[in-house]
Amino acid sequence: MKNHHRLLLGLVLGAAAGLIGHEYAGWLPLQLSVRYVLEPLGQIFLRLIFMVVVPMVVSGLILGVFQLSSHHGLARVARRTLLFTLLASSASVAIGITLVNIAEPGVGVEIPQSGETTAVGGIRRNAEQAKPIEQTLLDIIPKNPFATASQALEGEMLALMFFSLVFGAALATITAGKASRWVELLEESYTASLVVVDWAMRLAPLAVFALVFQSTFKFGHHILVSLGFYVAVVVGGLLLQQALVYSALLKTFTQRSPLAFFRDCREVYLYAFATASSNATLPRSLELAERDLAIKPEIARFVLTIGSTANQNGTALFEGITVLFLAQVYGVDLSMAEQVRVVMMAVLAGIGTAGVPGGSLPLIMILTQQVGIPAEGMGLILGVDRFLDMCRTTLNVSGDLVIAALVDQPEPAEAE
Ligand code: DAS
Repeated sequence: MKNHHRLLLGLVLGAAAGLIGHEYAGWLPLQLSVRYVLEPLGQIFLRLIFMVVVPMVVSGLILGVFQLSSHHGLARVARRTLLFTLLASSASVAIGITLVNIAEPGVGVEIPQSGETTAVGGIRRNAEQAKPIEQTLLDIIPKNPFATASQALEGEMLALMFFSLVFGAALATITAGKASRWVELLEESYTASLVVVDWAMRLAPLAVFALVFQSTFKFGHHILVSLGFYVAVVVGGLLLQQALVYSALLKTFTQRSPLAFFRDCREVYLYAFATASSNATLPRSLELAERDLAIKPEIARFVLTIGSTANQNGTALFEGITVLFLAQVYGVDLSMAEQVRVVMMAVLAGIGTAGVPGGSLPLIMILTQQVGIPAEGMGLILGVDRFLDMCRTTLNVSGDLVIAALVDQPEPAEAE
């Protein structure tokens, strides 16, 4: 049985067992087994992934920016790729955040008596501790990146991301495209981090059972209704990004018909949906871009290769929605400053996410943890993550192809 089938089984069995347990919540043996078996099991899985998040985010972001800014021969292409990546990612997160604030899929779930929210690090955070927006923006620039890295899981992830971006750009400046020992080291630490995530994901079906059991045991069937609503909001957001943002970008910056463009891309969409992996879809995207979309090979190769890792609009949208959905479920009231932080982290996380199945899970765990959502909330979304991963990966790949078409367009001055 494939891992995602086992994940789904873990979700169904965990939900069913949790709903039954919810009816006998006062039974002591059940409470003890939840406390001393299921909770530790869920925490072990989550901590295995938390363990590699810092090296993964730092190396992924430095490499992403390094690759975008180190092709001096393609400086214009790199500049336009970075510009359109930030534009498309910001639009996708804005759509996600707006939708989840309007639809409020997580509101109305009864909060357990304690009413407290604790994150994996055991820190208690709530809206009262949220910083004012000007302090939030200032704190993005870390004074000491090593101290920031050690505090990343306790709320300093955005500062660590900012340092990684700046350092990646600086590294590109000094290497000027030449091979760099740094790049080899970063590539290996990034790949090694992915291997650890892959090992942890083997525990996922059992962990999903334990985490989903805890949620349904605690919340009852209401949580499943909210979960269905959450999935609908994510899929709706992805469709809006495709239908509104990508169409508007194609109409504004190219002479292409969006419908004809999307029709030409459908074979790659299906492949991205089936594999839930931008990396696995990249060869198909490259072939289609040159064969059917008539994009210049050097542009397609640069933009699609970089984009498969650094431009993940679907993932950024999904992360924005998920953080706010879980905040609604657990009653974590996010101030505007906190939501701005979530938007910025989601856009940057879209640059550092691996183009593999479940590549964004470590990042989403960090984002939820940064705003004080209990780690068990991951159990809620883990069970439906594979389906949402297939959907968001399709949008990631679609975004890469759209940006390749935009960058392929001569700039207005050149067009004359
Ligand atoms: N599956 C990732 C990709 O291939 C996206 C994600 O995990 O969010 O793009």
